[in-house]
Amino acid sequence: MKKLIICALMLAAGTAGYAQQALFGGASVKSPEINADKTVTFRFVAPKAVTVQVTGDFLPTQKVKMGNFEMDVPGKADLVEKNGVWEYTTPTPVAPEMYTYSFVVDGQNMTDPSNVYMNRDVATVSNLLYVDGNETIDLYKVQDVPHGTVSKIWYHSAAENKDRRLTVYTPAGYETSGKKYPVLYLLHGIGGDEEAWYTQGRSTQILDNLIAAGKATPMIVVMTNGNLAMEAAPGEGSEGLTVPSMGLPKTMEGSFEAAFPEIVNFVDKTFRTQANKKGRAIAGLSMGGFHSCNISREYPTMFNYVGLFSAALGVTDPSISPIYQNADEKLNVQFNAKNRPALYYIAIGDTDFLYKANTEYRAKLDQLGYPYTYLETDGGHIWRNWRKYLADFAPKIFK
Ligand code: FER
Repeated sequence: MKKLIICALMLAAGTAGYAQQALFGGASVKSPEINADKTVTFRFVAPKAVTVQVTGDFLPTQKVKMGNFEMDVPGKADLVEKNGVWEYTTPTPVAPEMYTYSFVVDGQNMTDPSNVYMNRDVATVSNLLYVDGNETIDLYKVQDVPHGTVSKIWYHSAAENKDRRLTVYTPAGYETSGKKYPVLYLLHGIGGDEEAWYTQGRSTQILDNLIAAGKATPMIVVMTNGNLAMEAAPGEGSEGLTVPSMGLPKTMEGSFEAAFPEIVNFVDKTFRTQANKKGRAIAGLSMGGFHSCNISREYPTMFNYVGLFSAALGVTDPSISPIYQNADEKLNVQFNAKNRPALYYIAIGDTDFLYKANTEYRAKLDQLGYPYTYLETDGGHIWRNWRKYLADFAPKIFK
């Protein structure tokens, strides 16, 4: 009888998931399962579903036309049903990487209820899949090394008359060393926010691991929010639980670039920084690469290291902001003998929809005799590449 009562209580607790701690939940199947041969099995319980598919960046990509661009999107694979459980095992081992995936159930994208590890990228939630086995994936994992500290810190933007949030990484030992550190400003893409590099970008793990291995100089990393219409990432500002979206009004119209010095001033006042050009780097992905290009050109004495990762170059009409005007003259000042950055770094994947724009920009730098370092990888406009670029760029700065 006592057992029956406990069982009944557990059942009630398990279904009444809102009023209390979810003590009795959990998955009824294992998914994903990484098999001994490094194939991966996905499972989903849905006795009444008609089709179940899995989609994710571990699958070969498909080309899809979006506006003027041809984009690579993750492919899909069909799960097969047996006794109400749908299942798919990859035909070959999955290469070591950090992947994201989701299910498509009767045409609707949804997360895997058996996998608690999730990630939001702009407006899409997906599950995480880690496949171990090489140095790249090791760099993205929390290792048994000294760890830095991550702060969610608010600065006052006089330009926007509001408080805005930054994610700031200080390296292991910062609290007690008394030393001054160089600063890398690390910028996200369109629709992203100050959490993007911290979550799927794995920036803090990459920095912890590179610094511990002696490959990168201990540095502060400041991850900004590049949309001035927002105070902070969705759900983290006084706007409340807003619906994330792309193309917000103050993203690629010059005001973020124009107001960037107020962030640098705040960081120099708040943290022990090497507050000069030699101690500053700026890098970003896609829209953040566009911002890094514009900010470093507008303020040519501010940054000694510039990283353009899959940068969205040449996509904005110069007439909308003075920031985008007289770009050639400003670039000439940025690259004169006094200001020339110690490193101007460009990286892109060979199937990125921005490949052509980057090739044209490099041709222009070549023609003008402005030196840069170039990394070309395979693949498109994806986080797998941006993590790689950060891991390649960080050891090259502050040397
Ligand atoms: C565009 C191409 C790319 C554009 C923005 C981007 C506003 C940014 C992409 C990203 O940040 O991922 O034409 O126009």
